[in-house]
Amino acid sequence: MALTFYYGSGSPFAWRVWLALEYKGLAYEQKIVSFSAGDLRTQEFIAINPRRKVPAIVDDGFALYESQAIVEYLDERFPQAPRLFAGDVRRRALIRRMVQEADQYFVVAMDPLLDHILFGPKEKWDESVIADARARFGKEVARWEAIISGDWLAGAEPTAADFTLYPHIALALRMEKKKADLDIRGLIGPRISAWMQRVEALPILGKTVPPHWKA
Ligand SMILES: N[C@@H](CCC(=O)N[C@@H](CS)C(=O)NCC(=O)O)C(=O)O
Repeated sequence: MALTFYYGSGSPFAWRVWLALEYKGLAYEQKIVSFSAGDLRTQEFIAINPRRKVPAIVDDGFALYESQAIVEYLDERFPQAPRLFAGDVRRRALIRRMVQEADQYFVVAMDPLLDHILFGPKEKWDESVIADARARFGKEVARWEAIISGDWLAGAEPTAADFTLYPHIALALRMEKKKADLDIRGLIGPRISAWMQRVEALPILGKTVPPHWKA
Protein backbone atom coordinates (compact mmCIF):
# COMPACT_ATOMS: atom_id res chain seq x y z
CA MET A 1 0.00 0.00 0.00
CA ALA A 2 1.47 3.33 -1.05
CA LEU A 3 -0.20 5.58 1.52
CA THR A 4 0.21 4.96 5.24
CA PHE A 5 -1.82 6.91 7.79
CA TYR A 6 -0.63 7.11 11.40
CA TYR A 7 -3.64 7.58 13.64
CA GLY A 8 -4.27 7.84 17.38
CA SER A 9 -7.77 7.16 18.73
CA GLY A 10 -9.43 10.27 20.15
CA SER A 11 -7.15 12.79 18.45
CA PRO A 12 -9.35 15.38 16.70
CA PHE A 13 -6.43 16.26 14.42
CA ALA A 14 -6.02 12.65 13.32
CA TRP A 15 -9.79 12.32 12.92
CA ARG A 16 -9.76 15.21 10.44
CA VAL A 17 -7.27 13.39 8.24
CA TRP A 18 -9.24 10.15 8.49
CA LEU A 19 -12.39 11.98 7.35
CA ALA A 20 -10.44 13.52 4.47
CA LEU A 21 -9.08 10.13 3.35
CA GLU A 22 -12.54 8.59 3.49
CA TYR A 23 -14.32 11.51 1.86
CA LYS A 24 -11.89 11.33 -1.03
CA GLY A 25 -12.24 7.54 -1.18
CA LEU A 26 -8.47 6.97 -1.13
CA ALA A 27 -6.74 3.66 -0.52
CA TYR A 28 -4.56 3.72 2.58
CA GLU A 29 -3.16 1.59 5.33
CA GLN A 30 -4.03 2.84 8.80
CA LYS A 31 -1.51 2.32 11.59
CA ILE A 32 -3.10 2.91 14.97
CA VAL A 33 -0.54 4.14 17.47
CA SER A 34 -0.88 3.91 21.21
CA PHE A 35 -0.12 7.13 23.11
CA SER A 36 0.53 5.23 26.35
CA ALA A 37 2.69 2.43 24.92
CA GLY A 38 5.31 4.88 23.63
CA ASP A 39 4.63 4.29 19.92
CA LEU A 40 5.29 7.97 19.18
CA ARG A 41 8.74 7.77 20.76
CA THR A 42 10.13 4.99 18.57
CA GLN A 43 12.95 5.86 16.17
CA GLU A 44 10.73 4.72 13.30
CA PHE A 45 8.00 7.22 14.20
CA ILE A 46 10.37 10.07 15.11
CA ALA A 47 11.83 9.76 11.60
CA ILE A 48 8.32 10.47 10.29
CA ASN A 49 7.36 13.15 12.81
CA PRO A 50 10.12 14.50 15.07
CA ARG A 51 7.40 16.33 17.05
CA ARG A 52 6.08 12.88 18.08
CA LYS A 53 2.44 13.58 17.30
CA VAL A 54 -0.31 12.12 15.18
CA PRO A 55 -1.54 12.42 12.54
CA ALA A 56 1.19 11.72 10.03
CA ILE A 57 1.24 10.09 6.62
CA VAL A 58 3.84 8.49 4.41
CA ASP A 59 2.95 8.59 0.74
CA ASP A 60 5.33 6.63 -1.46
CA GLY A 61 8.22 7.52 0.83
CA PHE A 62 7.14 11.14 1.41
CA ALA A 63 6.51 11.73 5.12
CA LEU A 64 4.22 14.57 6.22
CA TYR A 65 2.82 15.70 9.55
CA GLU A 66 0.49 18.52 10.71
CA SER A 67 -3.11 17.64 10.02
CA GLN A 68 -4.03 20.63 7.92
CA ALA A 69 -0.95 20.33 5.74
CA ILE A 70 -1.87 16.67 5.22
CA VAL A 71 -5.46 17.49 4.25
CA GLU A 72 -4.30 20.10 1.72
CA TYR A 73 -1.67 17.74 0.37
CA LEU A 74 -4.21 14.93 -0.14
CA ASP A 75 -6.57 17.29 -1.92
CA GLU A 76 -3.89 18.50 -4.31
CA ARG A 77 -2.27 15.11 -4.76
CA PHE A 78 -5.56 13.44 -5.66
CA PRO A 79 -7.50 16.21 -7.44
CA GLN A 80 -9.73 13.78 -9.31
CA ALA A 81 -11.32 12.58 -6.04
CA PRO A 82 -14.01 14.72 -4.33
CA ARG A 83 -12.46 18.05 -3.35
CA LEU A 84 -11.96 19.18 0.22
CA PHE A 85 -11.23 22.69 -1.00
CA ALA A 86 -13.91 22.98 -3.65
CA GLY A 87 -15.14 25.94 -5.60
CA ASP A 88 -13.72 29.20 -6.85
CA VAL A 89 -10.89 31.19 -5.31
CA ARG A 90 -13.18 32.97 -2.84
CA ARG A 91 -14.91 29.83 -1.63
CA ARG A 92 -11.56 28.13 -1.15
CA ALA A 93 -10.41 31.15 0.82
CA LEU A 94 -13.49 30.89 3.06
CA ILE A 95 -12.79 27.21 3.66
CA ARG A 96 -9.20 28.02 4.65
CA ARG A 97 -10.36 30.85 6.87
CA MET A 98 -12.73 28.55 8.75
CA VAL A 99 -10.06 25.90 9.14
CA GLN A 100 -7.82 28.57 10.68
CA GLU A 101 -10.62 29.84 12.90
CA ALA A 102 -11.35 26.32 14.14
CA ASP A 103 -7.70 25.65 14.95
CA GLN A 104 -6.72 29.11 16.20
CA TYR A 105 -9.85 30.14 18.12
CA PHE A 106 -12.14 27.17 18.76
CA VAL A 107 -9.35 24.87 19.92
CA VAL A 108 -7.70 27.61 21.99
CA ALA A 109 -11.05 28.38 23.68
CA MET A 110 -11.67 24.69 24.38
CA ASP A 111 -8.17 23.76 25.62
CA PRO A 112 -8.47 25.06 29.23
CA LEU A 113 -11.61 22.91 29.70
CA LEU A 114 -9.97 19.88 28.11
CA ASP A 115 -6.87 20.25 30.28
CA HIS A 116 -8.97 20.54 33.40
CA ILE A 117 -11.70 17.98 32.77
CA LEU A 118 -10.29 15.40 30.37
CA PHE A 119 -6.64 15.41 31.37
CA GLY A 120 -6.80 16.69 34.95
CA PRO A 121 -7.54 14.48 37.97
CA LYS A 122 -11.07 14.79 39.40
CA GLU A 123 -9.67 15.59 42.85
CA LYS A 124 -8.22 18.80 41.44
CA TRP A 125 -11.35 20.01 39.67
CA ASP A 126 -12.13 23.58 40.66
CA GLU A 127 -15.76 24.51 39.95
CA SER A 128 -15.06 28.23 39.58
CA VAL A 129 -12.20 27.60 37.11
CA ILE A 130 -14.47 25.21 35.21
CA ALA A 131 -17.36 27.70 35.11
CA ASP A 132 -15.05 30.42 33.84
CA ALA A 133 -13.52 28.17 31.15
CA ARG A 134 -16.99 26.96 30.11
CA ALA A 135 -18.24 30.54 29.75
CA ARG A 136 -15.24 31.48 27.58
CA PHE A 137 -15.73 28.41 25.43
CA GLY A 138 -19.45 29.22 25.19
CA LYS A 139 -18.63 32.59 23.63
CA GLU A 140 -16.60 30.90 20.91
CA VAL A 141 -19.35 28.34 20.27
CA ALA A 142 -21.84 31.20 19.93
CA ARG A 143 -19.59 32.77 17.30
CA TRP A 144 -19.86 29.60 15.21
CA GLU A 145 -23.61 29.57 15.66
CA ALA A 146 -23.58 32.96 13.93
CA ILE A 147 -21.11 31.84 11.22
CA ILE A 148 -23.16 28.86 10.03
CA SER A 149 -25.58 29.99 7.36
CA GLY A 150 -26.14 26.96 5.13
CA ASP A 151 -26.18 23.19 5.31
CA TRP A 152 -22.38 23.01 5.48
CA LEU A 153 -19.84 25.46 6.83
CA ALA A 154 -18.80 26.68 3.40
CA GLY A 155 -21.44 26.01 0.80
CA ALA A 156 -23.53 23.17 -0.54
CA GLU A 157 -21.21 20.22 0.19
CA PRO A 158 -18.91 19.23 3.02
CA THR A 159 -15.38 20.60 2.87
CA ALA A 160 -12.19 20.62 4.89
CA ALA A 161 -13.84 23.21 7.16
CA ASP A 162 -16.53 20.74 8.29
CA PHE A 163 -13.99 17.98 8.79
CA THR A 164 -11.86 20.30 10.90
CA LEU A 165 -14.54 21.65 13.23
CA TYR A 166 -16.61 18.50 13.76
CA PRO A 167 -13.94 16.43 15.58
CA HIS A 168 -13.25 19.37 17.90
CA ILE A 169 -16.94 19.79 18.82
CA ALA A 170 -17.33 16.04 19.25
CA LEU A 171 -14.36 16.08 21.63
CA ALA A 172 -15.91 18.96 23.57
CA LEU A 173 -19.11 16.95 23.98
CA ARG A 174 -17.08 13.95 25.03
CA MET A 175 -16.16 15.84 28.21
CA GLU A 176 -19.74 15.33 29.41
CA LYS A 177 -18.93 11.62 29.76
CA LYS A 178 -16.52 12.56 32.51
CA LYS A 179 -18.52 15.42 33.99
CA ALA A 180 -22.22 15.12 33.15
CA ASP A 181 -23.23 18.49 34.57
CA LEU A 182 -20.72 20.31 32.37
CA ASP A 183 -23.57 20.64 29.88
CA ILE A 184 -21.59 21.37 26.73
CA ARG A 185 -24.77 20.48 24.84
CA GLY A 186 -26.39 23.50 26.46
CA LEU A 187 -23.83 25.77 24.76
CA ILE A 188 -24.72 24.48 21.30
CA GLY A 189 -27.37 26.39 19.38
CA PRO A 190 -29.88 25.08 16.82
CA ARG A 191 -27.76 25.79 13.73
CA ILE A 192 -24.71 23.94 15.03
CA SER A 193 -26.96 21.11 16.22
CA ALA A 194 -28.55 20.74 12.79
CA TRP A 195 -25.12 20.91 11.12
CA MET A 196 -23.78 18.22 13.48
CA GLN A 197 -26.68 15.97 12.54
CA ARG A 198 -25.84 16.45 8.87
CA VAL A 199 -22.20 15.53 9.51
CA GLU A 200 -23.27 12.51 11.57
CA ALA A 201 -25.52 11.32 8.73
CA LEU A 202 -22.49 11.00 6.42
CA PRO A 203 -21.54 7.30 6.12
CA ILE A 204 -17.86 8.22 6.58
CA LEU A 205 -18.59 9.67 9.99
CA GLY A 206 -19.69 6.36 11.53
CA LYS A 207 -16.65 4.67 10.05
CA THR A 208 -14.24 7.19 11.57
CA VAL A 209 -15.57 7.58 15.11
CA PRO A 210 -12.58 7.04 17.44
CA PRO A 211 -12.50 3.28 18.13
CA HIS A 212 -12.25 3.64 21.91
CA TRP A 213 -15.33 5.90 21.92
CA LYS A 214 -17.39 3.00 20.57
CA ALA A 215 -16.37 0.68 23.39
N1 LIG B 1 -0.91 20.71 15.17
C1 LIG B 1 -0.91 19.27 15.14
C2 LIG B 1 -1.47 18.76 16.46
C3 LIG B 1 -1.34 17.26 16.60
C4 LIG B 1 -1.51 16.82 18.05
O1 LIG B 1 -1.51 17.62 18.98
N2 LIG B 1 -1.62 15.50 18.24
C5 LIG B 1 -1.71 14.96 19.57
C6 LIG B 1 -2.99 14.15 19.75
S1 LIG B 1 -4.42 15.18 19.66
C7 LIG B 1 -0.56 14.02 19.83
O2 LIG B 1 -0.20 13.24 18.98
N3 LIG B 1 0.02 14.09 21.03
C8 LIG B 1 1.12 13.25 21.41
C9 LIG B 1 1.00 12.71 22.78
O3 LIG B 1 -0.01 12.93 23.44
O4 LIG B 1 1.95 12.04 23.22
C10 LIG B 1 -1.73 18.78 13.95
O5 LIG B 1 -2.63 19.52 13.51
O6 LIG B 1 -1.47 17.68 13.44
